Formats: sequence, structure tokens, C-alpha cells
Amino acid sequence: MSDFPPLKNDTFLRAARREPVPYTPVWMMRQAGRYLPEYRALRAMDAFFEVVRTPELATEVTLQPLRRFPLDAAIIFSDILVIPQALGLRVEMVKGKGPHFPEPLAGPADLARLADPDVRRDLGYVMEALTRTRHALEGRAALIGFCGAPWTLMAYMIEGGGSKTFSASKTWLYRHPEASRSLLDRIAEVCAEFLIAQIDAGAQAVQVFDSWAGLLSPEAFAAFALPPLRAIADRVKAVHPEVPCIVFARGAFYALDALADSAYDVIGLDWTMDPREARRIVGTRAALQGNLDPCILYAEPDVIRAEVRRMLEAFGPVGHIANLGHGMHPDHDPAHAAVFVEAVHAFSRRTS
Ligand code: 1CP
Repeated sequence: MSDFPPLKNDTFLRAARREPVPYTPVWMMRQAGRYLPEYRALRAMDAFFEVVRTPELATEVTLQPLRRFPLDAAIIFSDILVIPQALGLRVEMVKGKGPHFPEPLAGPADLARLADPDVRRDLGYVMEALTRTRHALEGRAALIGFCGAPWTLMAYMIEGGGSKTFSASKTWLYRHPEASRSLLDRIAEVCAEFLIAQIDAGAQAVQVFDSWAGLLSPEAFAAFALPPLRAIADRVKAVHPEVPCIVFARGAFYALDALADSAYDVIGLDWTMDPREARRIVGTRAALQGNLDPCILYAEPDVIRAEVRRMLEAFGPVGHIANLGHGMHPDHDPAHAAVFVEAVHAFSRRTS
């Protein structure tokens, strides 16, 4: 991969390794997306998964937020649901509603319906988008690849979309624990292969999104969600030991100690988690990422700046990647995202 432009801004990678940085690096989950008018304009012409599957367009959308804000990392424009698609399930993006699976997994017998994907071929468009984006970035920011975590993907594959209680997928855990484990292991294998292929194609860090971890009891998380999460990082690290792996298990405060004991280098925190308490639990075992409540971006700029200062003080200058505690919302004002990013840089420069 030596033909990529040299990385001129390595603050994100240094913070992920808990090395000293001149300022705290920052990026935003869902930084590419509907709150940007230039994204909405592009989306007006193409269906969501068409944009995802067209490397030129995915590269363009990935770069859009970097043209507006001095972000320290770019995240490739894609979706966690490309893995269920590669496993043979149909996924549609319904306007105003979100993802919809017309034929979700109804029971363990449906596992036979799943395909055995060739990740580098079936999801080759993601790898192509990463390679293009890495060149287009010209080393201005690090490039992050990602995938969904096995539990979160299993939940979508069974519920057929978002859900308030996720009772169908949780029913699997308690009624069909063996089939659940076999599905989770199968997804984990695809996730690991996919992340390794993304790194080969140019990703400089990878993040695993376990967005629905918080629906599980600590016991269920330990029994079902954690083993495949661990397996993914172990497999990626065996091939690419130098590439930072980030885990974002939303709502799983109770799992911080176990996650710090895994091969993940960085643990993402949602806004319900106290950074000082997280630091006390995790110690020097991992860097932390997060965790401003995305709704603070609805406040006046001075409030955003004060909250950023509070966040930076709570995390401290070492081993912190600033981010939101979850993704940008479609009705966020891009000007307020700019205030967030600039405040992180300004305050951390002053205090470090
Ligand atoms: O119509 C549109 O334009 C669809 C909106 C949209 C966008 C912009 C979806 C549908 N996905 C995305 C992009 C996306 N999704 C990215 C791009 C990179 C970036 O961060 O800028 C990423 C990382 C994701 C990951 C993703 N998709 C997650 C994990 C992160 C999280 O927010 O918890 C999840 C749960 C999804 C599923 C999904 N895809 C889209 C929606 C609206 C949802 C969530 C639906 C639900 O709440 O169940």
C-alpha cells in the first residue's frame, strides 16, 4: 500500500495508540449524511444503496464533511447492513423510515437461506471506495473503515428493521441459544474478513458498531455479544497488528472492563457514560472515544463550546478521540457541527 500519499495529519492514529498529540483529534459518527445539503442534493438523484455501491459517489459523500470541517478522520460512506446483503438478505432503505428487510429470518431453519459470501468480491465496491478515498484525502486525515457488530446485525436480520423492544431477536437468544451462537459466529467471520479487506484497501483504522448492545442484560451481552466481538478484533489484529480497532457498544457501560481486556485499542462511549468513571475502569488499557450528547449541537454556540470544554477536561489530553456519543441527526445545523469541531481543537491546544 506504499503508493498512498503520506499521512500528514496523524493525530487520530496517535491518540488511538495513546501517544502524545498536539491537540485532541475529532470526528463525528454519521458525519457524512442527511444534515448536509450537499448530501441531500446527491441523494435526491440516487437510491441510498446505489450511492453506497458506486465508489465515485461513496468517495464524494465521504469527503463532503471534510471540505466543511477540519476533521482528523474520515469514515467511509457505507452502511452496516451491507453484510446482511452479502449474506443474501434483501435490504431496502425506506424514505423517512430507515432500513427494511422484506424477508427477515423467521426462525433457526432460515439460517439455511444464508449465502456463503466472498467478501472481497461481493463487497468489492466498499474496498474500491476506500482506495479512491484514501488517494483523494491526500493524507489530510486518517481513513476509517467499519462494520456492524454481530449482535446488532443479527437484530436487524431478525427484526427486519429498527424496533423498540427487539423482542424477536432477543427471543432467539433465550429460545434458540445454539442457533443464535451459530448465526453470531457466522456474522463475526464475515465481519473479520471484511475489516481485513478494508484495511488492505486503504482503511487506517476500523470501527465495529454495536449500536444495540444496550438492549442486552450484562449476562446476555457477555454470553452472546462479547465473544464474537472479541473474535473479530483477534482476527484483524493477527493480520494487521498495527491498525487501531475501535469498538462502540452503545449502552453497554457494564462491559467497559471486558472490552478493555480485549484486543480493541479504542472504546467508544455514548453520552450516558461518565468519562472519568470510564477512564477509572479502563485505565491505560485502551484509548477512549466520544462522547458529547448529539443534542447539545441544538444549543447556542456558547453552550456547545462550554460543553466541549467540560468533555475535554473529563477525558484529559492523552488517549482521547473527541466525537459525539452517537451519530449526527438529520436536522442538525452544519454550522453547529463546525463550532463543535473547532472548539475541540481550540480548547485542547490551549490546555495540552
Ligand atoms: O436516506 C438516507 O440517506 C439514509 C440515511 C443513512 C445514512 C446517511 C443510513 C440509513 N445510513 C447512512 C450512512 C451510515 N450508516 C454511515 C456512514 C458513515 C458516517 O458515519 O458518516 C455509517 C457509519 C452507518 C452505520 C449504521 N447504519 C449504524 C451504526 C451507527 C449508528 O448510528 O448506530 C446503524 C445502526 C445503521 C442502520 C441504519 N442505516 C440507515 C439508518 C437510518 C439506520 C438506523 C435505523 C435504525 O435506527 O434502526
